[in-house]
Amino acid sequence: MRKDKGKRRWVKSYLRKHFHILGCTVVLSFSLGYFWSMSNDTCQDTPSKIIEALRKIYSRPQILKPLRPDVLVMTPWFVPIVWEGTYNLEILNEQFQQRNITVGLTVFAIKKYVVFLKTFLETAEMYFMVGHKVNYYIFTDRPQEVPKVELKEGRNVVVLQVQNYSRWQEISMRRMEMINHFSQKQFINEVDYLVCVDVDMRFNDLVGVEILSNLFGTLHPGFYGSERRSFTYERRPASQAYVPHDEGDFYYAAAFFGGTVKEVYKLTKKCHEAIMVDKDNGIEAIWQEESHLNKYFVYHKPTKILSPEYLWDDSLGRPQILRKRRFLAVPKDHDAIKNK
Ligand code: 5GW
Ligand code: MN
Repeated sequence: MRKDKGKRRWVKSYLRKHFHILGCTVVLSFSLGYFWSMSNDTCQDTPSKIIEALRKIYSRPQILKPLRPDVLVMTPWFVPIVWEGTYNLEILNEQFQQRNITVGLTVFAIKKYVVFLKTFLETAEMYFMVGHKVNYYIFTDRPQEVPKVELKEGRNVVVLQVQNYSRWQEISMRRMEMINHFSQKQFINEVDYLVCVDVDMRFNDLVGVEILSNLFGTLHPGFYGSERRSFTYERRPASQAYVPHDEGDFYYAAAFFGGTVKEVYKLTKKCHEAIMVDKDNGIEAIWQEESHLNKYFVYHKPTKILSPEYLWDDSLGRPQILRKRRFLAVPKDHDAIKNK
């Protein structure tokens, strides 16, 4: 009896003293298992005994392995970065269909840029928000040159006549003001989300509800792999778009951003106001509205980020990391199109 008790007490005190060693061993074994499972591309290479053991411990063993181990799929502030293979479109489509949402796609076709509309709209009909309601908002100074494109049910073209500006920088920057103006006046009554894009583009693969969130930005195809020090943020403190060298997460593209009408209203208001302050001060940000957008995203973090699958230019090559090229730049003959 006494002997037994003594033994038990010894075991207890041993456990108490060496609890950390046991703990460490357990943590270490799981970490090794984790890294091993990461290092294999498919589960088939992992011995079935380990798989069995993991199944017993975790009800969802797939959480041990990121869906895309080759890319960053989450930001430091825990919002998703959308790549092929990181979402289930079937489930998302069902959720958004139940909410019966309408998506507004804004695009500017000022002066010669109307030539891009046909391909833009035709490919959007094939790939953009398939199965959902869509309003195409076309801002143009040439309404009679907007092509007639056959649209599927639940999809409309809305032409918004706007003035043109003589400087191309102004055409590009004034998009913030115009989107802001129409968000309050019209979009808020007609759509749930806005997607704001360049027109010199074509859809080449599905772009669906997986992109939707309160506020989303897209990684610029030229900088998704770059370090912060290489980002081309505005670096002159005199500009409202100034971002200090030790701030910023990503370099975002002005050619693809969006969110709820309310969030896009707030973003475009802030960017437009900053552009006007710069104008009064006789300064223009290095990449116009893109610099202001990037400044905004430093201090208002997006709730979702799109990978460069959503904004690609084949002149940058075809890296393996891109499983899909969903939205592609259409090469333009600068002399023929610009400033005409
Ligand atoms: C014209 C000359 C130089 C730069 C821009 C323009 C221009 C732009 C124009 O004459 N008309 C026009 O509607 N835009 C809008 O601004 C288009 O929606 C265009 O996609 C967007 C951004 O300009 P891009 O596409 O020429 O800029 P990059 O950086 O894609 O070459
Ligand atoms: Mn463009």
